Amino acid sequence: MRLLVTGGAGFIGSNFVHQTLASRPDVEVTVLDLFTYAGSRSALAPVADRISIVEGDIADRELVDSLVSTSDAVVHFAAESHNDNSLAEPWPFVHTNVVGTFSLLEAVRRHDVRYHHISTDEVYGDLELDDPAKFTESTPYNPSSPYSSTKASSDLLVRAWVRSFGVRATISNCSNNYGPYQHVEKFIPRQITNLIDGIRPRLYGAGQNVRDWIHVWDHNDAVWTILDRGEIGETYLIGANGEHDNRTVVQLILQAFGRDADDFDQVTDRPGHDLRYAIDSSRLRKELGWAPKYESFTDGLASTIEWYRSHEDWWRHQKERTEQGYRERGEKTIAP
Ligand code: NAD
Ligand code: TDX
Repeated sequence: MRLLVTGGAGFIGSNFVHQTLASRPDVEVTVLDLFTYAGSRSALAPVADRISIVEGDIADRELVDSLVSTSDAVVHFAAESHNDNSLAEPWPFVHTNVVGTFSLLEAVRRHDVRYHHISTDEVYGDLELDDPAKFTESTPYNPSSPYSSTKASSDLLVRAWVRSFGVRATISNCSNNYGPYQHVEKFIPRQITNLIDGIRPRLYGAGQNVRDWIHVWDHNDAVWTILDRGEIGETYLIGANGEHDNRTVVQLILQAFGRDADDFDQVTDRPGHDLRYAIDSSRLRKELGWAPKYESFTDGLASTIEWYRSHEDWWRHQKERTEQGYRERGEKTIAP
């Protein structure tokens, strides 16, 4: 199988490439990635001699057409992925997430190539803290941020291309991922690398917001399950029952570093900050037989902390620029 992986130099995509090469000797991988600030050549360095890497934009329709024409399937991870960036500068999100997805859909339509679309639970908006409900495949779309609205737009394009043109596509909407190779702008790696650098963790607002955490390797196993056995035209939610509020996550990280539970700063909250995400993944479990392997968030967190401790060469060059960006956007301590 000749597999085109867009965004294969990013966090989830690079883990997907590593996992695929380790478990699927019959798959030939080509990565298409623009190598934005979030794309990492060193994340792919251990496997660089076993894959093809093309540097380019998914919105470049000629390039995409030629790569898709020689592929049997496409897994589309490439995106602008950080909510805070989308609030500061939305255009790259519209360009990559909407126009880029359009360009891929036109190519898979023309060449009748199997397509899997990677999306997020954020397309459903947020839930109240005390709401017993979780998101399901039939929850109405209600995105809040420029990031989540462009991801929702891309999902809707996929659905329309399936219905109108018979494109052979599936969609997955996953909850918050953690694990190796995640950029230090994101919540968990930011706090781990802060503590390595002797900086107090930084919690947006009071930290009561809840995210539903899943290890990136479990996400990618689910993607392969859908590629192998998913029904064309269908959507599957991916989650591992990992709901924790942000304050608890910070305190678990502090504990792992032997620090006091209140040793963090509260900083300016994110505008429009979604309160809670929660995924009901029973469809994927019942119909396709998937289950997460990382049952314990605390174990997964411990191995992720260990990974950042032992891979400082991977993240060090991102750190100061990322923190500078947060400062320039006006992040301020509101409570010690
Ligand atoms: P990431 O930001 O770490 O990686 C994105 C990759 O896409 C980078 O390598 C970047 O260089 C590349 N890219 C950006 N614009 C491009 C363009 N125009 N053309 C080609 N490549 C481009 O993101 P991630 O966290 O790995 O997320 C991957 C996918 O998973 C995204 O579609 C995201 O919406 C989705 N997702 C992420 C999470 C999460 O918790 N991180 C959860 C659910 C879904
Ligand atoms: O320093 C921080 N302090 C803090 O309290 C940062 C960076 C974040 N937060 C909060 C905001 C969120 O409630 O932590 C939570 C997680 O934040 P992010 O890592 O920015 O993730 P989130 O906004 O939830 O979105 C993530 O999950 C869904 C990914 O970035 C998206 O790509 C994915 O679709």
